[in-house]
Amino acid sequence: MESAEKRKRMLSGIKPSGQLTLGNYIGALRNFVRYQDDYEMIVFIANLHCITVYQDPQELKKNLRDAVALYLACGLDPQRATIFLQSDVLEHAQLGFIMNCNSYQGELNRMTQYKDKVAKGETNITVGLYTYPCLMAADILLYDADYVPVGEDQKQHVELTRDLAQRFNHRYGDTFRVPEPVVPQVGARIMSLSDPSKKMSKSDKGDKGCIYLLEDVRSARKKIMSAVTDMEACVRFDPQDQPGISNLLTIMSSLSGEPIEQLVQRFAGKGYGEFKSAVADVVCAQLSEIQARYQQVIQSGMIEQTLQQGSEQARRLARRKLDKVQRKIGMEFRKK
Ligand code: AQP
Repeated sequence: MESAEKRKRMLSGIKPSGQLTLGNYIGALRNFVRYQDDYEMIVFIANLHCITVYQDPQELKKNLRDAVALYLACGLDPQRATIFLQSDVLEHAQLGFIMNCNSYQGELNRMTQYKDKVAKGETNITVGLYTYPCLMAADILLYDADYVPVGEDQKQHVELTRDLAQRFNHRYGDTFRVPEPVVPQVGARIMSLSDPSKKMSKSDKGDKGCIYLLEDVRSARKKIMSAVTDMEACVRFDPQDQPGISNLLTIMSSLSGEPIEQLVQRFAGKGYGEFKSAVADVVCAQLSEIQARYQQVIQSGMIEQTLQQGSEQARRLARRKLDKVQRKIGMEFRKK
């Protein structure tokens, strides 16, 4: 990577709407850890996004703490990355409101995540959930992020962010950097083990399809061994006709680094039981490593220190940008 590239800024966050999953790890967390070598990383815990759906307060508190601990356990380094709680930087909510005022209902109606919920007949959609892409735009634009690593399902929200940034810049003069989405090549979408047509989601209640990073490894192995497959009896990468096997291949390849084609060759002529057992070995080894480091982090007192330092750094950047935005709009006339 070019040295000029090193100073580019990358921003991402994870909603602590449940215990973090293997999907979060493969699709997001472990990439953040790699990116911190090459970019100025800003990573936050999206606790405002999280409450767009009701959360039990006690569980939320635990999930928040575990999310920070898992960031650190997976290898994020507070000396190289800015790590903070979204709600500790009030500028997110304020710029979020300004973004609401620069977005149109038609744009939000087109967001696939929202449309899917409406199509499923969900009736408990909060206003916060509906306008969540505007808050996400604020999260990104506050920090002039160059890149936003996202899973395939979040790409549309970054596209909206780009539109909002360009609209604002056009209306009020150059204010925001227009960010680029970055979608990982392998592992952008890890599917549920019990229904491989659905994404592995931490808020999925019937949790047989989901592997949690802090889950007992025996339970994780059991879930992999009973993952839904097919009648083809052939380990092949074909997400259309063999979604379950293809998902397991993606998981194994993402964690071991062995290319999918090589795995397909290695398991040619072998039974699904043998293949699943090899996938379980790789997953359980990874979980054990993360869990051991999680225990160290919890005992180290690093969590509070990390959040304190991270929120101070983030607030400095966010305050400067929000002042600029408010001056541009004409909401303020004094230079602070
Ligand atoms: N299954 C997944 N495969 C690949 N990437 C995933 N991500 C989440 N699930 C998968 C990526 O993790 C980052 C943070 O996501 P998030 O937790 O903030 O939101 P989400 O995508 O809505 O995650 P969940 O688990 O599905 O949450 P709930 O159940 O609350 O809606 C993102 O980069 C995301 O793509």
